[in-house]
Amino acid sequence: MCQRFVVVRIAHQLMNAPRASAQGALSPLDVEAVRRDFPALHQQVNDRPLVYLDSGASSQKPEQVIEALNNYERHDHSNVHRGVHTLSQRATEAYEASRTKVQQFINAGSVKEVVFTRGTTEAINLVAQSYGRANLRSDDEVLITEMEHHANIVPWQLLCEQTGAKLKVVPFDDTGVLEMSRLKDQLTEKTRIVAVTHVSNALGTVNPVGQIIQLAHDAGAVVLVDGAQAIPHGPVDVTALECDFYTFSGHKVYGPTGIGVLYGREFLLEAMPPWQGGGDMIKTVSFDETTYNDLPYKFEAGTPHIAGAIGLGAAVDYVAALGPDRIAVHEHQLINYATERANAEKDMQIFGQAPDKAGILSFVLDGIHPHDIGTILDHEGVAIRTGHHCAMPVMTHYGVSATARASFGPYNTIDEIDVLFRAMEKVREMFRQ
Ligand code: 7TS
Repeated sequence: MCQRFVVVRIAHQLMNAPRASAQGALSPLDVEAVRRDFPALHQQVNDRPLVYLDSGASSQKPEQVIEALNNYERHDHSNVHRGVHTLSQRATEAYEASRTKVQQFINAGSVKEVVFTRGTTEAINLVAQSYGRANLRSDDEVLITEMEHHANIVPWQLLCEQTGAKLKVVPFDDTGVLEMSRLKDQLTEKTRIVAVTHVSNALGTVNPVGQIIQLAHDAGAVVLVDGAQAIPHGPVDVTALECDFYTFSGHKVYGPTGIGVLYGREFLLEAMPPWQGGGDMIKTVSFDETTYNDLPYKFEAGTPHIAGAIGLGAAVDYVAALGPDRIAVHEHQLINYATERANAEKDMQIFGQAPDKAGILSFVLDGIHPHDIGTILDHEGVAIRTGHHCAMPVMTHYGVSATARASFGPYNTIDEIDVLFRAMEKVREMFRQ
């Protein structure tokens, strides 16, 4: 049952390979200093030091983010874009400053291209319901992949039900690599939208999104890239990628929950109808006619998650200061080490053996249910995720109902991976007596 993992390349192409600085090679991440920034890491769980290996589900927050949230809630809270009073102005300035930080972080052309949403899920639904419903007809096709998170499947299924368009799915091979030849075959003049994950949350695969974008554009389709798992793991430049839409969530990039980003090219967002109606997304309202606000506010109906956006701004500042390139190198060292260790275990099967992988190790132990692995590991203070990871088609591909998944962040260490593997010995002892 044991599958062997091929060597994971340290630098992967489309998350922009780590660049050497002008001075030479990248200096490594000071992981101990990073760890000191994250208060939640310094606690005992079940009388053991916490080993947090579930950043793929939700990452922890550094002091800098917690402090930004605290400061905003204590001193500056008010509604945005509404008041002439000082607190409203402060809240508005901080909210908009975060938009600028995000714009710079992903290298978007303009703040008009940065729409705050509740997260990746809402951002994809926004594009499906606004762009999709305005542009798709019954003969058209939407192309996704077999390795998508449900958030990048179900919104397109809904859209196809609503418009009569057809959903097509590009498969991946057993190593977890997208079958590009199938993608090329399935991409036709009928394809209107290609929606693809940058990094698979269930396999760790880094997809060649730059190449996919070029192919899709040549076929006349627009591309949405689900960046939920890519943004925390390395540099992303939406302008260099030339993607049409890029989505991510704050809580996976060391920021708060309930906030995320839809990046969209200005001319596309400009032409799209609003999705939700309400306050802030309008210029004028009468019973005869409503006119809509400028970008990006046209897509931000109602009072937004102001604190969340401010926390996200602090989070991207934090990641930018650490250096996304360095984070990528560090996480590749962790995944390489974890993979080597996993390959030495005869009863361990790894899901996802792509040459380009982010810091995600999905696995099962022969004859032991992943939930049991997760429960025993928790007794040992080790937090991992178990289940289908909201990627049921990936589970179906391998004929399993669930996997165990360790996912890494800049605060994880080689020692913690050793703790994970020691704790798995306990799992074996418990279940193979
Ligand atoms: N896309 C990908 C690739 C994801 O990994 C996730 C969340 C989402 C979309 C949805 O993000 P949300 O913030 O809108 O919920 N992935 C996971 C996970 O792997 N474990 O828990 C959530």
